Amino acid sequence: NGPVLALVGATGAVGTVMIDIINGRESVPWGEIRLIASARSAGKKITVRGEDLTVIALSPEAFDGVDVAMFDVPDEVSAEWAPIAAERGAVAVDNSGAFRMDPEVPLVVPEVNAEAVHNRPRGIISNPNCTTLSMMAGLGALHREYQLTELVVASYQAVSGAGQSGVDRLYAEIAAVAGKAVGEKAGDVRAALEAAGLVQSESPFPAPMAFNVVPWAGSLKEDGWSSEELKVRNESRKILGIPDLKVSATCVRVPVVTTHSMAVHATFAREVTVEQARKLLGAQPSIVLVDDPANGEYPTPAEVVGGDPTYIGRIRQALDFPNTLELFVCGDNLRKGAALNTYEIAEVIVTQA
Ligand code: 11C
Repeated sequence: NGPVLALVGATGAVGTVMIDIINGRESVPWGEIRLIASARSAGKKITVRGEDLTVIALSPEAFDGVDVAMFDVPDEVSAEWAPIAAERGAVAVDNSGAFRMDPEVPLVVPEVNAEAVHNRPRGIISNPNCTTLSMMAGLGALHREYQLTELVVASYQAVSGAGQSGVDRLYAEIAAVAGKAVGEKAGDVRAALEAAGLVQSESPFPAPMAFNVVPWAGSLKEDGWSSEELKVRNESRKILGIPDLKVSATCVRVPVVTTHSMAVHATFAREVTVEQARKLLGAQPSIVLVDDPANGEYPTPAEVVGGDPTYIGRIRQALDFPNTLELFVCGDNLRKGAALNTYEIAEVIVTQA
């Protein structure tokens, strides 16, 4: 009794956060929760809501009787298996990039476009990229009132966005450089890493991450854009329902373990004051306003990590741009940025059917 929820990629970094989220809920609408992973992880036991569940191997039969299947697996695995889950009768909620821009697949942030879950001709719903997602609750609320016309974003992205190997690499690099002044130039991180035997070509990042910032995330696309920057543009347009929204993004990786931050420059068709924006954003259930610079209060990843809401601060009227606000946004990239939003979509499917 109650619908059946499957979690594909149950043993991965985001899958583990999904299980934490399910375990932390006061109540859940599910009659059965099924954990699915690669054959390598099958047989593993994980406690979900007080019950020891055995992880089963990914197969077409694993989706029999499933109502909603959340996928947190690489793009190519989703591309192959989400349609199989849908054929077997499940709604697939996919956190990969495989289907996000498919016109027959809704891209959903429940605070912004929950109703889109009901229009899913392929039986698949996509969860946005964590960088885009972290801004959407705030920009969606502002857009409803003031009509967003232009968006310029610089991201400060955590290494966990690149998976566990990104986190392991940052810790290894910090251990190698901590407390050392290596080389002739202060901050010569490369020399310290080389001395510790940490080879750049073995890193998931294109440059040292310790004591550094790297203006790159994702893969190379046309004209020097990164895939991450194009995702911010295309996905923001689709979620907000503004196909001609002017967007320009620069995505940067910083030595933060978890929580993406964004400096957002947002222009609106209607006049908006800082006070109006503060009031509106502060009233959203999934947003925490931290905006009192006189008392040193603004969001930083150190406070935000592990939390569900989006944190917004540093709201200013741009001095030289009319109807334009500057905002600083922080969101835990593994929670709202990935697992939480995917789970929220799954709940919307069965509770608002
Ligand atoms: C990063 N945002 O921080 C990426 C990770 O499209 O789901 C997520 C990639 C995606 O590297």
